[in-house]
Amino acid sequence: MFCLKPPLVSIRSMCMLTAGLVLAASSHALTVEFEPNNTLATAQVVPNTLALVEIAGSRSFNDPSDDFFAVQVRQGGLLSIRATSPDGAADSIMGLFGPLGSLVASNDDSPGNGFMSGIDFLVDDAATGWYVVGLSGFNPGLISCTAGVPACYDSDGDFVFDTFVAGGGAGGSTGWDYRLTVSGPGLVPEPGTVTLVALAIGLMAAATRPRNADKKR
Ligand SMILES: [Ca+2]
Ligand SMILES: [Ca+2]
Ligand SMILES: [Ca+2]
Repeated sequence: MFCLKPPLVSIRSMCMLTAGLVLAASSHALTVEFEPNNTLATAQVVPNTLALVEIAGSRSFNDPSDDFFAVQVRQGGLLSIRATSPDGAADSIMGLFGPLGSLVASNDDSPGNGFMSGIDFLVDDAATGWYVVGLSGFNPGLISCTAGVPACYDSDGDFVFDTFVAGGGAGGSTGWDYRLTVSGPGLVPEPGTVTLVALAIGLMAAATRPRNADKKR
């Protein structure tokens, strides 16, 4: 990061730059869930070029299947994923799969988020690519499952998401809509960052041009 010397930056240009950054930071893309998206291999691809992606989904009684969404992570950094629901009884579970298809994180209830799930995962610079978020409903009957069941909750309440959900999520908490947000600086394409910096430099140049012109006269 570099900073221009204070005398070269007018208050007006700083305000313009700040406004531009706020607009960029507050912008996000909303994607509506499209079924079927019930397996890791058939995850719904969610286009993303912004640092915040929002998905409107449903886990309805008519379709209590698992939901998988693929998001491209282009740079390393913290990836934050949260599921919320207007239904206070909604109880989700969540898994995050890395570019190689293996489960890298999972969660049942995230702190301060009721029974809904959340994951914060630090993506290494060498591990960028397509990440898949899986969402399903909590099934209390699986907490005490044994080795005879293909997969189950482990002792600390997290969820071995990948194998259990392969056959669908029927039987878990169902009948609610949800919003899924995925955010992180690594979602933004590098050209976008370059464009933003170029825009900022352009705004500064435009704001300082009249003063330079006056000196020549
Ligand atoms: Ca669904
Ligand atoms: Ca589904
Ligand atoms: Ca939960």
